[in-house]
Amino acid sequence: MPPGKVLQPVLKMKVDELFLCWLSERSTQAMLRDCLQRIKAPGWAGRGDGDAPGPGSDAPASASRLPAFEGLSAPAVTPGPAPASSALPLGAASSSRNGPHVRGTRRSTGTRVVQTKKEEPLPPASSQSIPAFYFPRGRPQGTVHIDTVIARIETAFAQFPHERATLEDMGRVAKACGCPLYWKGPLFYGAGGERTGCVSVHKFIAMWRKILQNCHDDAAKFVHLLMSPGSNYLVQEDFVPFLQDVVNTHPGLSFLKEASEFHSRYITTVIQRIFYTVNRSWSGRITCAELRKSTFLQNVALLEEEADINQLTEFFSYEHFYVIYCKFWELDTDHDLLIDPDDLARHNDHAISRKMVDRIFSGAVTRGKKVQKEGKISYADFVWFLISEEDKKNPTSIEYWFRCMDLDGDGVLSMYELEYFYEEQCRRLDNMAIEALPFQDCLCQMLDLVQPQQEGKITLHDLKKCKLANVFFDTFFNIEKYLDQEQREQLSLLRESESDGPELSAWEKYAAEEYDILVAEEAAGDPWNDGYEPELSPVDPKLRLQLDARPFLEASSALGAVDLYEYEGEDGPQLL
Ligand SMILES: [Ca+2]
Ligand SMILES: [Ca+2]
Repeated sequence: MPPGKVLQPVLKMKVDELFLCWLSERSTQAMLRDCLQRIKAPGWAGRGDGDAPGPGSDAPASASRLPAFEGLSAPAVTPGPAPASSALPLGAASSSRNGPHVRGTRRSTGTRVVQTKKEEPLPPASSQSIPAFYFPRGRPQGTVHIDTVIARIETAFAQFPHERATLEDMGRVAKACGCPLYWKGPLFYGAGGERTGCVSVHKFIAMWRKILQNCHDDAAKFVHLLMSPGSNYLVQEDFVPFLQDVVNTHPGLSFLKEASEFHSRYITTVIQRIFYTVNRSWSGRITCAELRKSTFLQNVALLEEEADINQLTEFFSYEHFYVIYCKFWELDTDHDLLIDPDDLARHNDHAISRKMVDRIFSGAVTRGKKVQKEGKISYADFVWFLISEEDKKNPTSIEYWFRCMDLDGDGVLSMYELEYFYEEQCRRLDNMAIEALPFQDCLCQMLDLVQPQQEGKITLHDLKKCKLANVFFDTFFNIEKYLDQEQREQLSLLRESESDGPELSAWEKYAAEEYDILVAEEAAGDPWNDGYEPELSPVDPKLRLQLDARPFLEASSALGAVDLYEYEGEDGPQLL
């Protein structure tokens, strides 16, 4: 397929939009402001930080400017000292500019690592050890010698027959490596374990030594373990073996063990949630920098500590999966795992306008080729839709709906685009014998709410800033939520939006409520439950209900069918 065909509208507009999106991120702005201030400040070139070159330094001004860009994913484009060669995207923390001997792994983006090739006296522990290259979550800090780690790994392997570890043994190896337990799958597959079913001590140590030498933080290591050779990012299928191991071994999913046909559904859901949250660039490729900025690895580490997987609401919750899947199942009446615009329109009792449903199928926010070919979206697409629909405040959701509303793809919502969507809302209100606000009045309200920087043009940045993006979006395409909002005062909406902090997100609230409803429906003998008597088992009745539900009995395909997006221009094998 020729480039530019899949994503609508045209590529340039997308690029502009992504640029705007990047530009509107708070961290970007903070960085730019910081740069500007330092440029303005007298004598800015020498200013700055503990690691600054000494008075005798003749480091060029550009070098001291470089560190401000740490955290961006493309350090290679900046001028300055030649990067040490490394295939790994060490975009942030442990700057690849520093050469192999100095591995500062401080994470703070404010840390300015200035070139150190002048052999200035450094604190001890530069070349012989690697400061804090793992133990990301509060283990004793300090330097760990590679050989010490290798010795620990050798000891672990000595317990296994012929010093070969199977996947079951990898938990102990992961611990010897100092990694969270659920890195065991990636460690096993990263060392080529899937080919022979086991990993020899030599092979493993060669692999891990290389990683220790090249990857200086958890994000880099994790990407290196999962990625396919030659790339430096993660695509969706890279997560499958890791998640399959979680499904097979996490105590909170043990009830799923026998129901292998649902493994792929759960895995699909988790992968979509990972990309939804972590892949902020919408590229379909998770880089080290994106992984590092996210909370994903903390969640992976929590898998070890939290036996109740439903507590991990960001990615792994089974209950969340259950809700999404059941919602899809209701719409997908013929159960071919695809839905068309008519199916989606039935979501939530036709709450979403037809114009918006059609936009979702336009390719603005989906990537599956089915959308283009057959006018259908997959379960993976539905995961994105449902989370965006129920939580219109998270950044991906705002981008999702912004893309849908930006009909001409010019990166702003103009008045004619708002009117296009509002027209249908008016018509529907009319049908319900409710008097709709004239467009001009509605527009005034919305402009008042969003307060765009430029008159008459609403940008992604404006919406992200305004804190009531949900009200804005629902006004234009969700009749039910719009009416619901109308009944509440704006003040109370604001109060809600301000008390966000540690509170549950709109998505988490929705998922919890819906889960309870679904369970109650099951318990009340929903027609779904006909004729199937599950074996009584020691599992929590709730869990039994989960297995009991019809979607889970009728799902046909097994593991191979993990439903993943295809990305244009991707070289690797494409699933489904
Ligand atoms: Ca269908
Ligand atoms: Ca536009």
